[in-house]
Amino acid sequence: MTEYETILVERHDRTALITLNRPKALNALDLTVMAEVVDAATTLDRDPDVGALVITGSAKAFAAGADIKEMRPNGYMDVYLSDWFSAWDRLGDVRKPTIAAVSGYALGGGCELAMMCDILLAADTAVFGQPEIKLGVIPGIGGSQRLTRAIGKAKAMDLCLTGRTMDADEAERAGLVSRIVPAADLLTEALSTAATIAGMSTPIAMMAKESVNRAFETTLAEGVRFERRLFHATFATADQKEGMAAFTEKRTPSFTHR
Ligand code: CO8
Repeated sequence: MTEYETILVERHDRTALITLNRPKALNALDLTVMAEVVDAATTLDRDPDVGALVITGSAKAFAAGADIKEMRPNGYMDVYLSDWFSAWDRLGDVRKPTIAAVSGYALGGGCELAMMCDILLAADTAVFGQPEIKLGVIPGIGGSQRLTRAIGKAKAMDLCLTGRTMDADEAERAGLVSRIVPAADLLTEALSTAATIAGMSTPIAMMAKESVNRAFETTLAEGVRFERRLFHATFATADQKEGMAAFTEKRTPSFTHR
């Protein structure tokens, strides 16, 4: 496996764990972190033996945002011509299910990275926010869009305009977070959730993910039609045959991910 400078990558059976590892900068997302996370995630996404990915940080910080010190000297032409941060979009193109396991700060780009994942598990210590306005910028990795879709205009405006943070309880009440777990159990819970998903048929999990994500891009009627077509397509898989046979025969299914 590739050696990275700012992240750690581990495999656990059919799951993979990407750990952001810039502790001195609270996992601030510089261009190296972006390139490495995107490279690791897209490589794991292509690996037929991987069924789900977990992205996590440290106990103190999932990620305290884009790297302010790296951004600071840039001018408009630098960020425009290099299309600064656009490579993060490739994380959104990952087809296998992704889980963000968030402990501590998930601010700015850190909150945006967590929201790019399919399931967001929060430790009870998690702190979310889009404080870019305090730096004289606005979210640049989808925060104003994904946060608004996740928690609605009222709270998204509140967070983006005041820069205030919200704790795990508020984030769960608002619908940003799938589940809150005690900080000490976060990684175990995230890996166990990933293992549960990876134990399902991977192509079917990919279809489920694609179908849920379609809800953000289309009308209800088109979304339901899209879902129905994918539902029909599941009947072309060996895993649909196995799943229904196993139910009928009262045994655990053994999916072949085909
Ligand atoms: N960038 C760079 N370095 C950082 C960052 C960051 N985002 N966050 C923390 N650090 C560094 C600190 O500078 C410090 O380094 P040093 O020891 O060398 O001074 C070290 O990490 C530890 O941080 P603190 O001493 O500040 O730790 P505290 O526990 O006192 O505070 C906080 C923790 C509250 C998280 C605080 O560090 C903080 O407020 N960080 C910044 C949070 C923030 O504003 N994030 C948003 C950044 S902007 C963004 O993410 C999206 C921009 C999109 C732009 C799009 C352009 C195209």
